[in-house]
Amino acid sequence: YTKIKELERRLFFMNDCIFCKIISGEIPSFTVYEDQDVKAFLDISQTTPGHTLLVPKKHVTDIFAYDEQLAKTVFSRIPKIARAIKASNPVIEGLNIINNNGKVAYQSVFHSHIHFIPRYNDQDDFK
Ligand code: DGP
Repeated sequence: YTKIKELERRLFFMNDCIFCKIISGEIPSFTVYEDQDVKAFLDISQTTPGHTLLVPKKHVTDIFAYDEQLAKTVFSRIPKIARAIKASNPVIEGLNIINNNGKVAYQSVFHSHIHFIPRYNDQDDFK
């Protein structure tokens, strides 16, 4: 019975959640990094070029729903992905890592995600 409930929960989110659809491949995305537990892909609204989102494959709404294991899974990937983004373009000088939780904190997609926003010294670097 618990397993059926868990399957129902997953199906509900698969039907409803944009990032679950990106994870399943139903909605296309540009993958930056992927393994069995997480996926990183380019944000549709590129705040700066290379703006990337990291999501757990398991549907979790926000940081308030993380347990320690999920935190390890997601946060341990951050340095690797940050280095990959920086290495992708020699003019990236720095990177903001941002995690919005809740509507009042500007979260708009309710599948937990971490923003990587590359920063450049010069606007000309975008070209
Ligand atoms: P936040 O406001 O922190 O919840 O960020 C949600 C981000 O998700 C926002 O920067 C735009 C991005 N986003 C929304 N829909 C899509 C989509 O369909 N594909 C991709 N790649 N990004 C999306």
